[in-house]
Amino acid sequence: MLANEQVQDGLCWRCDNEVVLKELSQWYLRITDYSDQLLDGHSQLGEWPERVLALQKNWIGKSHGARAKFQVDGSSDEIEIFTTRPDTLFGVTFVTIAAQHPLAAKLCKGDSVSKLEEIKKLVALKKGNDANPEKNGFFTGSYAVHPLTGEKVPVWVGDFVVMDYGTGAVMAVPAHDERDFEFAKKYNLPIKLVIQRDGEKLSEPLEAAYTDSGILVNSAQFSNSASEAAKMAIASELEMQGKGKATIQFRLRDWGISRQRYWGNPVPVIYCTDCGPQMVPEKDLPVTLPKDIEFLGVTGNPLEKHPTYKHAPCPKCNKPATRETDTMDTFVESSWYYARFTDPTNDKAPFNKAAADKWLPVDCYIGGVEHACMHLLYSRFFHKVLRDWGYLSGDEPFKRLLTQGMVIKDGAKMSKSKGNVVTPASIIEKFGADTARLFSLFAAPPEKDLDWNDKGVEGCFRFAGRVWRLFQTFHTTLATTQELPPNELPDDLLTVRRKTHWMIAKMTEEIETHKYNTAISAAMELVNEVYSLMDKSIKSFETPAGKAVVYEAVKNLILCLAPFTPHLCEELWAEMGHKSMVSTAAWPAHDPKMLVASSITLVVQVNGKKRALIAMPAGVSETEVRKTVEAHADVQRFVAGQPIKKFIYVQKNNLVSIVV
Ligand code: ANZ
Ligand code: ZN
Repeated sequence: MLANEQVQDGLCWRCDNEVVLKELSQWYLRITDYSDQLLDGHSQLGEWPERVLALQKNWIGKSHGARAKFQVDGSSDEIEIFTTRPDTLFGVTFVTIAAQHPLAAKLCKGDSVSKLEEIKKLVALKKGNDANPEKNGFFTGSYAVHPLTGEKVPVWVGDFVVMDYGTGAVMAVPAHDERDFEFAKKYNLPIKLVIQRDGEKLSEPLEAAYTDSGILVNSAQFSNSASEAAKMAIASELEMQGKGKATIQFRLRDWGISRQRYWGNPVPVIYCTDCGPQMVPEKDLPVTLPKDIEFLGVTGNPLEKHPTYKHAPCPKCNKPATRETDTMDTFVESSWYYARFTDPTNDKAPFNKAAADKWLPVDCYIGGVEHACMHLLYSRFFHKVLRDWGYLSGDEPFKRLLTQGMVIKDGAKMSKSKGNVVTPASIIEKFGADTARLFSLFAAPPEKDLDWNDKGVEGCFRFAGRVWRLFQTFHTTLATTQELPPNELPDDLLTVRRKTHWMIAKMTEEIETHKYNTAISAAMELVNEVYSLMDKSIKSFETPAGKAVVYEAVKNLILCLAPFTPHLCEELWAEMGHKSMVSTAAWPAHDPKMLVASSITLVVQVNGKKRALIAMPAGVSETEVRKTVEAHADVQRFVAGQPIKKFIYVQKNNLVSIVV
């Protein structure tokens, strides 16, 4: 839609220079039509950070309240106000309007006319600068009539009332609103108590606004009712008398997409003096930007100055007409690119519905929290519109959202402007790309801020070296394919083997949930375990069982570390004799029976002699224990087909005793 944006003359609130802005005709997308859906959709976003949902909710800003009309005394004009507290209607002692309110000039009498000009400039100055909390205003000289009591109340202009929210006018209730209280105190305006605290009573004069709920007083037939109930009752009374109604107000504004600059997609519109604004017909799309454009010395949009771009025939009557030179906000295209990825080579349409339906919603979307109220809201809006137009299905574009933290160095956000940037190149040069990558993933979970420290980088470099040396120590074993380790292992080797399977399980789970730092810790633990046995008795690894255990450990270590230190792992994988790359190898699976934390090793005796060690998940039932034990090859060998006379399971000792 096309709408005019009110841009005031005034002073720049940043630099104090006089700025004279013309009224701009701009293109908007009516995102406000989707305010409710954008809020309700949050119930489908259980895998989004709470914080982002809270930011969006606040940005959309749904307020339940009422509108009420105050007639201007001695005129047919009406000042409509928006309030979230219709229960306080009887406490109105004045009305405050924004300086840009359409009735402001008309209401100003005598010397208030010049005050209005003054305050408009001040408002322009304050725009976007909430640091100055002091409220200013003046009496217009006009009065408004209270819609229910018929009482006359003065109309003031106040710089804290903004034109682009609600109606740009408020009913001032100083007894129950902080801003109105402050304003009334400053300008000596009456304060009328209409909500009494339920409990220890408030006494007048009030020391501050009482903003909680309570019981109505001084409110005609509504006195003695509870304020929550009175909200509806008073709104209904206004409606019955044709002086107002209950409404919902959103803070969300329509999305202005017009930009007066060269880059960006052209807004595909042609203005004809006879036919008005016309959309460029589909056959003429896309409108492409001219390449022969002059930037130097041009102020404003260079497309305006281009010799031919602006001129185009009217699509309807073919008479010479003028092309829109505004381009679109770049957020427009980033609002649907995720859908284009489902069908990127399609040259007939943005994407095909079947492809979009097959892939969407995006399983996991990663982006900074700074996108909460812009990109992430716009994309959700586009998705809903595209759904309503039949281009795709589903209500939401991104199932899960991961907002990555910032990199902090010496207590400040790492940024070029702060000059505290550690470039990847400098780490790569000194330590290699694997260390750079490993440290980034190891230093913090991705959604948390990462505190940069050089010691951490060195630690990661040392770890990579430890892996390398570990491999070289067992090079011969690792370059020769080994069998799986036997089920029966000495305790020290069993510990390493369990650690291997624990690492696979842990890394699989942690990578799934993006906890890369703890995934890497698991690999470190395995490496420590192997080194510790090497220190104790390197001989343990020289037996066939030991070789099988170290082979299993290092092979899985390489597979699991490959996403974190790809260069190192590809190298080692090749040294193992593999012909294809580790990045194309299958992700390993752990053996659940090997899980240390949740597994036990049963000692099985047959006729009083230890015959088998069987790893089992902890906490399984006796029936399952018996089934596994009886099926075990070593047990069967010693039972040798004889009937089992006794089967005793001593759970607390992890012991099974079989008598045949
Ligand atoms: C009377 C009143 C009495 C109010 C009371 C509050 C407390 P939210 O919750 O943000 O929607 N208001 C309305 N339009 C405004 C504008 N254009 N500029 C500045 N303030 C405006 O806030 C709604 C409240 O903000 C409204 O309810 C109105 O003050 C004020 F005890 O009306 B209230
Ligand atoms: Zn025309």
